[in-house]
Amino acid sequence: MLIGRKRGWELPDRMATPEHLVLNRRAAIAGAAALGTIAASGSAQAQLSRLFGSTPSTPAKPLPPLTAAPNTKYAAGRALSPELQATTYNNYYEFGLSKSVSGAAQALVVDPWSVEFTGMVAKPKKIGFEDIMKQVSLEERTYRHRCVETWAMTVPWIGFPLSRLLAMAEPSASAKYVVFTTLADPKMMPGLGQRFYPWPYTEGLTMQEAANELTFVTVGMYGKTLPPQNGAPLRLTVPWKYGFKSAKSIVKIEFTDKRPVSFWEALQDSEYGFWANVNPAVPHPRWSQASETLLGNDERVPTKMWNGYGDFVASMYTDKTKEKLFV
Ligand SMILES: Nc1nc2c(c(=O)[nH]1)N[C@H]1C(S)=C(S)[C@@H](COP(=O)(O)O)O[C@H]1N2
Ligand SMILES: [Mo]
Repeated sequence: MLIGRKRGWELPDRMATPEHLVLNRRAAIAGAAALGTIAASGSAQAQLSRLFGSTPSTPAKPLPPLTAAPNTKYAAGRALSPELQATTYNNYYEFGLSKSVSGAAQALVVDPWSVEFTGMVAKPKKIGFEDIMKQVSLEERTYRHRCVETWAMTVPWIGFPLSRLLAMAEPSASAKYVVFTTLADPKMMPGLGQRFYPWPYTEGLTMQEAANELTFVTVGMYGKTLPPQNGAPLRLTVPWKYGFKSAKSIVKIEFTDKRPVSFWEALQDSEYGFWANVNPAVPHPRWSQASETLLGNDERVPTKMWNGYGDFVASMYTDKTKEKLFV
């Protein structure tokens, strides 16, 4: 019986402080203003459920099957998370601040979709999603995912290495960073009404990180096309970094020689830095990072350095002794 017992992986949403509750001054002021609006409007319930999401109200559209041969080089070393949990317990702030945004996210229109390559590239261009798909070969990779809120999952993603997109973009040799921008369409995304967030959601990697063999562009999961709530039609998957680095529903990829300040870092730089590599020994100001709860069961397991991917990534950081690599 499930009565009277919260599952462990639900705790970050229900009891601990989720990622978004960064009460810096700006957010506190804007938050107070928003509450004032809600009180004055007389439809508090409706507004709150729009802001924080609610249990899926819109039935999920059936997702076309998408299969690819598993690449067994990247064994996850633990059981897959249940598909239901991985596709209904999400962080996608554009659709609301709760974990239950899968209903709201059904409003995302992914066709037509294109990705813009800009900044330090041979020639700026836009490529349609279908054109990208024609130029890549898909594989399935089961990766561990670790959110900074200390929940984790293990997912069979389908996609292709980001290096394939880098080749299409033709960045110039002087580019040092890649910046990924998520769609920001207020008509589809009610969370954008939260004005104190620095929309659009952006994230960045060094060119070296972007070219790492693990860095993956995901277009499917569990043998199906990627659901909107998980970042359709294409998202980043960077398994050795905290989950917020893996930007969803990407519309723009920009190359630059200046280190970008991303969405979370702009909001609260003491809590979210550029590197954000997983390290159990470095606590977040609000969470110990020593262990994690696996989605779909109560198991609390130790967190691994680099989320267990040190063999592939640690060498990129040996010379960066002065950097805050784990915030
Ligand atoms: N655009 C966008 N990308 C995002 C987020 C978001 O709110 N908006 N949340 C991030 C965080 S904090 C995590 S943990 C993962 C969650 O991915 P999932 O919902 O597929 O588990 O997406 C990341 N990418
Ligand atoms: Mo996260």
